[in-house]
Amino acid sequence: MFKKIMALVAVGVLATACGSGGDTTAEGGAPAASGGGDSTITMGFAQVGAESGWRTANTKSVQESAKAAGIDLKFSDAQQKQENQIKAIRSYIQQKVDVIAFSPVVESGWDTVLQEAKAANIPVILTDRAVDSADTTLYKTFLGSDFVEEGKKAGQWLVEQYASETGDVNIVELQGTTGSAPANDRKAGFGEVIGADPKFKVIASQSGDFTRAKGKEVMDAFLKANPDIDVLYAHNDDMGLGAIEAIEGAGKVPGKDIKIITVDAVKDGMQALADGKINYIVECSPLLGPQLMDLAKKVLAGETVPTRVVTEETTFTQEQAKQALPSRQY
Ligand code: GYE
Repeated sequence: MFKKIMALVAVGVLATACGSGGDTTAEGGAPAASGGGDSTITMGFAQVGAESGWRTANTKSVQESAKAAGIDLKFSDAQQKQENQIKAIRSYIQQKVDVIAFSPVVESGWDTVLQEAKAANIPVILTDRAVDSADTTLYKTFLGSDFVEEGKKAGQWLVEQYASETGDVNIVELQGTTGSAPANDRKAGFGEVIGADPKFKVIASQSGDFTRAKGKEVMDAFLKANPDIDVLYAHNDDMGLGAIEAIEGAGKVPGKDIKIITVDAVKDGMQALADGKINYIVECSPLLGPQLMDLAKKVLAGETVPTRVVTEETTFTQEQAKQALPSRQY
């Protein structure tokens, strides 16, 4: 709808510029003013799922900001399955939405559907997670965090904490969803920093799919196989929280017997940090909605937008969590 009007406006502007008078007639002969629809932007948003506290906060942010921006939002939840996201995107193409936004569950395998959107002239905005498509003209911009940087921050804290340690530091890692950008990048950034000192040993590393239940299950197995775990690095709070249950179940004290670093800083994570069960959290902001709506409007108005928009984020120690908790939005 919005696109049709923009096209008519463009034709009108051109016509005026060419000195053909005030007759804003489009190619098909329809006058611009009677473009048929209203000027409401329709956005199709293909969400990953509802796997974590982060995701819930992200969904809320997108829905609320669409409403505030007067954007008509069509929302779908892919339950962490790429095939469902592809189906949702195809249905948005069929419905001729003005713009498609999505958070790709994994990095690979998007070229075909993105080419379909491009052929239909529907701009695509990536939010939160990246795709590995070589053709970057398949999307207009990518809004989200720098996950490699997050992994590095987690690693840097560890290096500082164990600066005076001379023996081995045994680390277990709970990775996010296999093949997802945050799992790949948080692992890479962390590995790069701790890799500089051979005393840091990642003795086990497995996916917990970003969920609490899987985090607990995998940590249970880690604990059974490895009697001597010093540190847990979990790619999100939810897996860390599941792991805490496993650690307590094994008769150990989380935050003391096993130091825990997580990523996200959602309320439940921050509470566990303030309670001393987690030792450090790297923040990853889910509040992408307002910037997403802003970018969508700009893209549809034909403005140039930066191809990458990085979210600003911080880190939290236990003391900082106590201070931040009362005003935490998510
Ligand atoms: O860290 C995790 C969620 O893509 C940044 O996805 C997001 C991640 C977030 O499930 O909790």
